[in-house]
Amino acid sequence: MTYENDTSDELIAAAEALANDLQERLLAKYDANQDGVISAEESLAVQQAIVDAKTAAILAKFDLDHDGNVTSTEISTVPQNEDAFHPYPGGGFRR
Ligand SMILES: [Ca+2]
Ligand SMILES: [Ca+2]
Repeated sequence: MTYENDTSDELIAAAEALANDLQERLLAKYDANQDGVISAEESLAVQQAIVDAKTAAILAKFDLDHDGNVTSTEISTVPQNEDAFHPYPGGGFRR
């Protein structure tokens, strides 16, 4: 498969637009002091949001009695698949 230069440029432009959009959304949500940079401290909130989303997805699937804990019994009761550990196809997270 070959790509004309124009098509390649368009793909790169589209990828950059996506990256810029993602960066703007991350900054809008996690740049708490609005200095245009997500600091190490602010990035902890990003990581916490990812962990929270994955934890919520796991609890939603496996915590059958909704007590906030997942027991081996609950795990063995729920049909196994990988979805709970990858709440968003392709990785990443959404707000
Ligand atoms: Ca900041
Ligand atoms: Ca439980």
